[in-house]
Amino acid sequence: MSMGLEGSSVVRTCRICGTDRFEGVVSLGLMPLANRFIRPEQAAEAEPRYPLEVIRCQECELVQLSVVVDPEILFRDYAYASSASAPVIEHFAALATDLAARFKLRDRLVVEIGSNDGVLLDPLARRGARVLGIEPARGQSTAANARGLETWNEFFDEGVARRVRAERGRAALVIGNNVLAHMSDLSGVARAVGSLLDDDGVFVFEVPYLLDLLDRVEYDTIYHEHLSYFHLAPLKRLFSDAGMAVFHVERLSVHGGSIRVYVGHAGRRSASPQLAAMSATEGHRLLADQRIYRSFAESVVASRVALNDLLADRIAAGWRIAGYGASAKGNTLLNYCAIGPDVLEYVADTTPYKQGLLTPGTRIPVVPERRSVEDPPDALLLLAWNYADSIVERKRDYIARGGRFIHPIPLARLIP
Ligand code: JHZ
Repeated sequence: MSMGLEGSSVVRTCRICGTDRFEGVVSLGLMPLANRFIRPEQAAEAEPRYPLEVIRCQECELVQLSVVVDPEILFRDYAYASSASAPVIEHFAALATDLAARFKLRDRLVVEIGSNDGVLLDPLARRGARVLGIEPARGQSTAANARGLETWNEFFDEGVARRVRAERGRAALVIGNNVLAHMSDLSGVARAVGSLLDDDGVFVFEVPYLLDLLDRVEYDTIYHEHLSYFHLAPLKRLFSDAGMAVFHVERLSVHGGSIRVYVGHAGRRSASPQLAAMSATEGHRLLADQRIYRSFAESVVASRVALNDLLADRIAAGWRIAGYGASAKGNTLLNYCAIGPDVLEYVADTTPYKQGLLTPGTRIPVVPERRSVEDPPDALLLLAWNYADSIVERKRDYIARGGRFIHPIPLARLIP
């Protein structure tokens, strides 16, 4: 890597295979940081913007960003709290049940990387596991410790893995959900996880799935926190280079389509049929071919045009419109489509930290969720479309009174 804008560096070599042969996929321009909400008194100040450009490694196929922003800037004071989204609590409660049934966890060490406010540590601890969280975000790790879920306020790396081993021993399970995409030194992380796992230990992680991103034109999930956009082929290579092997994978609907990947020490477990099936699908879908990425880049532009057209048409018809869910992806969408306070009166959100702040780049006020009940607009732009079913279901009264949702991707449409 070499120096980029202050606080960032330019990617010169692939973080999995080390080659310097890249192809361009899509550029979304200069963007502010998606979780850097702005205090109202700073509304007039310029904020840092960094290039948001996706490239693809021609050797191992990893799709990745061309620029890495310093993780201290991105994650120490972090706006995203897992427990603010009810579907996330349910998702991880179900995962804890599943893991406890699959592996013997009682009294065994389970380490979670990027454990946020303890949303998964909690149900795992209730099942008798000895849990330890590693979480760089100050507020979230404090919240987890306050709930009695031991969490070290650290970035996970080989040094932290060594300390965990020295103080607690090896782990039966290491978990990393929605965190691998945030980590620049993937080889170091793979080695660190390998050194921490017991002989029969398993690393389980969830990441958004590249194929879903491409198929559903989920371009808004591209932001500076997400350094990598994974599919199986580069992941298999990453772990085999670290003496481990992916042995099972599942597709999940969470976050617009994710995969849950299971990794063990090399030669310990046999590969599942699902793993071979997914590799075959990636082959059929030509993920190694540049054409699918070219067509994605065209669809991104078409998606922006469709959303801007729909919004302009409804505003011309006199509708009041607001946003729902001040998500990180929402901030990519708002900035890329140049949607500001002239279009959205407010963005309603359940996260206390975000309320009272302004959206990065676009300066729309984030307000408590109840505002969308007490002062309902004609339409709510679903900036957290990944929870569309659950949100639409919960806001039945709003719809019964004539309220509509705008689902922004792949092509904007009204619900109902
Ligand atoms: P949500 C996060 O992205 C952050 P974001 C992170 N970078 C990551 O990797 C991905 O997830 C996978 C609110 N909300 O989950 C809560 C309501 O207001 O789509 C959140 O602020 N009402 C770690 O930020 C936001 O919406 C509701 O009913 O794009 C949703 O954010 C619900 C369900 C949520 O993730």
